[in-house]
Amino acid sequence: MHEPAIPSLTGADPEVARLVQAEARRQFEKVRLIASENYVSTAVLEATGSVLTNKYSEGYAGRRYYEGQQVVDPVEELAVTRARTLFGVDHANVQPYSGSPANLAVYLAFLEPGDTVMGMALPAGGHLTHGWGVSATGKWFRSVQYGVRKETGVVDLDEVRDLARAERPKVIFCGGTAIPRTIDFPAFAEVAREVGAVLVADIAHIAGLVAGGAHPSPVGHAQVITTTTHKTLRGPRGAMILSDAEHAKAVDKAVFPGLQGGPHNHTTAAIAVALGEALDPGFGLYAHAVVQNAKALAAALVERGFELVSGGTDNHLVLVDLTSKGIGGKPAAKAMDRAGIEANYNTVPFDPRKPFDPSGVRLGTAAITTRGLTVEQMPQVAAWIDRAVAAVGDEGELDRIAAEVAELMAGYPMPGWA
Ligand code: DSN
Repeated sequence: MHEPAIPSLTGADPEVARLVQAEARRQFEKVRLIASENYVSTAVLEATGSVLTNKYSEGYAGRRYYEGQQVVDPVEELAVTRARTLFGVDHANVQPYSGSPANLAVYLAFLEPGDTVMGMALPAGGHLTHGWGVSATGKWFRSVQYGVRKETGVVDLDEVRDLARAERPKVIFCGGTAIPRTIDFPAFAEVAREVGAVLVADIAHIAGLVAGGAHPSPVGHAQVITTTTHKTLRGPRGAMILSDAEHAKAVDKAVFPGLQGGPHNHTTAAIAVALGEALDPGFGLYAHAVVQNAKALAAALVERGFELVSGGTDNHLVLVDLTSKGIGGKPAAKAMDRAGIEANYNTVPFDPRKPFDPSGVRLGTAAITTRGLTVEQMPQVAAWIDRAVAAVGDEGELDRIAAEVAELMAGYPMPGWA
C-alpha cells in the first residue's frame, strides 16, 4: 500500500487512487535502473503533498508580490540555507520548476538570442538544453557542440579547448545525462577562463554524489551550477541554481521575473527536507554505495560480454552499447521492463541508429541503492539483464525473470510503500 496512506483520495477519486497504488506496487516490485530516478523518503513525500501547494509567492523571501508569506518565507530560506551549506556555495536559487527551466534561466541570465553557447552534444551524453538543435537552446542561440573521443568514450578536452578558442562561447556547459565518467571541472574552468566564458556545471545526475563526497565538486571551478533535485540527490521533482556571489543577482532575475511565476512552495519544502537528509553524515555512505554498486554492476556486465561506453563507470551510471549483442536498445529495454528491470534506451556516442531506436541502454544505481541492494546483488542483476536481453520475444522467460526480481525486491523496504 502507498505510504503515507491515501484514504481521502481513495474515497474521493478511486480511479486515481487505484493508479497511485498500482504505481507504488510497480516501484516496489521492480529493479529500477533508470539513472535519473530514485525513491524519496516518506518525509519528502509528505512535504510534497502538503497545503503549501495552495500558496502563491512570486518574488523572493522578504520581497514578494503576494501577502501571507509568514510561513513560506522561512520555508524557502531554510531550503536556500541548506543548499548553500551542503554544496558550499555563496548563493542558491531553489525556485526553478525543473532542470530544463533551470538551464533556460542560465541562458536568460548570461546570453542574448543569437549568442554562442557551447555544450556537450546530446548523443555524446549531453542534455537537450545544452544547445541541442531541436531544443529552444539550439534554435535561438548559436550552439557549438563537443563530444567524446571515439576510442575512449570520454570527453575530448582537446576538442573542447579548440572549439572554445575558435568559437568564443559566452557560456560553456559541462555535465550531461549519460556521462559515466568523472567530469573534470578544473579543466573546463581553465578553458572557460581562457575565452572569458561563464562555466555552467549541470550536475543534475551527480548532485547527490557531489553532496556525499563521491564525485569532485564543481564549486570553485564553475561560477554557476544547475541541478535537478530528484536524481541522486533524492529529493522531489525540482531544481536549483547555485552560484558565486558575482552571478547571483543575474540568476535570481532570470528565474523570476524572467522565466517563471510563483514558485512551487510544496516542492520547496520537500527540497528543504531532502537537503536536510543529504546533510546527514549517512548520506555520504549512500552516495559512495551508489558508486560501488554501479562499478560492481558494470564489472558483472563486462564479465557477461556486454560492451560499456568508456569501459566502465566512475559514478552512478552505466551506458551499455548493445551493438555486439545484435539487438537495439529499444527492444532490449522493453524486454527488461517486462522482466521487472526498468531502464531507458539511449543513444551511445557515434550511434549509427536513430534516437528513438538507438544502440544502447542506460542504467543507474541510485534507486536500487536506496532500496538497500549492495554489491553482492549486482552479479544477479547483471545475470537477469543478460537473460532478458537474450529472451526478447520470449514472454514466458521474461515473466519468469520478473517473478524472481519481485521475490528479491520483496525483501527490501521501499519508502512510499508499506
Ligand atoms: N530526464 C533526464 C534524464 O533522464 O537524464 C534528462 O532530462
